[in-house]
Amino acid sequence: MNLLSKNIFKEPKKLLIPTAIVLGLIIVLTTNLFNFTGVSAQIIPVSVNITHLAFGTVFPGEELQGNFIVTYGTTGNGIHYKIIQKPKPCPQENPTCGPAGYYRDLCPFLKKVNVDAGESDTVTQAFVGPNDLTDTWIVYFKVPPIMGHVSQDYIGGVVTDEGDYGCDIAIDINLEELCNSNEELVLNGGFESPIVTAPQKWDIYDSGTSSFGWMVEWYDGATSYNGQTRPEPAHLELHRGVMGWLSHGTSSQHAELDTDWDGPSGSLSGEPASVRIYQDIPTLPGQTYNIKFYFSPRPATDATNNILEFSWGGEVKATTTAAGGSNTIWTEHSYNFSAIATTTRLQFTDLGTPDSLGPFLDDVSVRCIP
Ligand SMILES: [Ca+2]
Ligand SMILES: [Ca+2]
Repeated sequence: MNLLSKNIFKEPKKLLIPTAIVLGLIIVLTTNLFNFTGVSAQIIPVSVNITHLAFGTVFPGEELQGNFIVTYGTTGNGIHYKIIQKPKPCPQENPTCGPAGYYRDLCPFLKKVNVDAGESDTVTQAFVGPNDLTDTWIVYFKVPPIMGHVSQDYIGGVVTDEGDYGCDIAIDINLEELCNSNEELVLNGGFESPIVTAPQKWDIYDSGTSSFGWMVEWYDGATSYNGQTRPEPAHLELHRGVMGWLSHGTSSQHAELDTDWDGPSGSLSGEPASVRIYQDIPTLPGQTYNIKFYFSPRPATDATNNILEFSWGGEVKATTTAAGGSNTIWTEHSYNFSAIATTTRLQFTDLGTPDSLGPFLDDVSVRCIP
């Protein structure tokens, strides 16, 4: 190994390693990058180009380096991050790789430096964003000597024995920085798209229609009616001033959750067309969200035909009902619930009589609360 002599030559006053010991020393470095602590890439705006830095067998005095690149991969304002280190757990196949289930600690011997010109990123305060898409980090590793085989005033520190050493390097992101109360997380929560153009002022749209945002499934009810088979995919019905009925606020359209099988020009009437509609909202585990929506009973229908169930993350949170009046009667429903996963399903279901007349819904909103 002439690396040894090279390093001794470089720093002759700091490193005193008897040749005999060097030959017997094995330090294996496996550095595991990017531990997201269970948060998926879907909402994490950065990625790292590699998952391992493995230096293999190294010898005291060697100076090695690897690198990794942090890339910003989404739209938005950018994100601050830190680079943190923590003890590396032993792999499952070798649970006794070091004391107490962890590798011998390599972390104190690693130094991370951002090498991008003109940037001031440090391990405790770094940033990537739309105008600074990547950060390149060099990991410097100066292999420490073993205690007893080196002068004790060795500047870089010593290790007590040979064996496998490891360290986990992780990108630490403050999730609260991603929690932006100005960002509406529901797509088309006001049901203003697509614009209804049918002269009847209502129409039906397939689940998954482009720009629609909502997924739609038939709920309850028979799959055939008056000799017709229930269509798939399910439809959501949008209203735009049917009978002069007002949508919420100043908006022009809203949804009816007991919809229709064959549209305004169809022949069916009273078919069982209750639906559940949902969106899978990207959420930050542990953060609290405000969920708001507006409900109105369909005018001139009784309460048993206007029952709206709201669920969040697969749990029913509220069921709302009211009897219809002469026009719409919009009421606000607002709740704060936390997320426990990176995706949370927001869902509304018509629990009224399945007969193509049912509850109205408008201006659905989900926002993170910082
Ligand atoms: Ca609307
Ligand atoms: Ca109904």
